[in-house]
Amino acid sequence: MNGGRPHWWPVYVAIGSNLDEPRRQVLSAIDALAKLPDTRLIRSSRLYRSPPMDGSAQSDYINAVAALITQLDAPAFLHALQAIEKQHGRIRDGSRWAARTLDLDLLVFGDLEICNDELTVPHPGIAKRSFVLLPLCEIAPQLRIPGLSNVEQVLRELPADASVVTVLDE
Ligand code: A4P
Ligand code: MG
Repeated sequence: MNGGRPHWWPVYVAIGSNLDEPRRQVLSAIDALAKLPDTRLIRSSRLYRSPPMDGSAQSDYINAVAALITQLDAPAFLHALQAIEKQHGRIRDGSRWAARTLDLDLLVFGDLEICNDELTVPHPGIAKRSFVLLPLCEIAPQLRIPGLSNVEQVLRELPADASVVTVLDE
């Protein structure tokens, strides 16, 4: 029992864009995350640039990670992320890894491990993606990713062929 007080979940969100002024899209997404109901933005990482991970001819991506706490449950939080994507002009044409104005992936939702048709957390791509692990390690190196180890450790084990990521604005 917690005396009826709502629970605040710590959550981590990956932000990515490679269309229509990606830097502006990512900064605007961070603002929108900070304004979600029953949610507080705790920290956001610097912005990182990298080529598309499938090696396609699309433009470079800008990525960042945000740490928040929320009273929403996991499905409600995912729907809130999808609403922000939509406000930023995200069009889903059904093709995987298509260029996009904004992609918000829920990386970690507290200590929960969820796998259903709509939502998988922790996000299954975390351990393979330098453009997720580098910004996540900047803001939460000691975070334990349920089912894996802590972020620093996962980053050390990243395959050598992961995309080359550079920090913007340094
Ligand atoms: N879904 C399930 N679990 C989650 C979760 N943890 N977070 C479902 C968010 N969504 C989750 O997502 C498809 C469905 O996944 C949703 O309906 C949701 O219910 P989507 O955003 O429509 O599809 P997507 O983003 O095209 O596919 P996916 O697999 O999420 O793509 P990725 O893996 O996000 O990859 N290269 C660089 N350098 N940087 C990038 O950011 N991003 C991608 C997209 C490709 N290459 C990249 C980058
Ligand atoms: Mg996505």
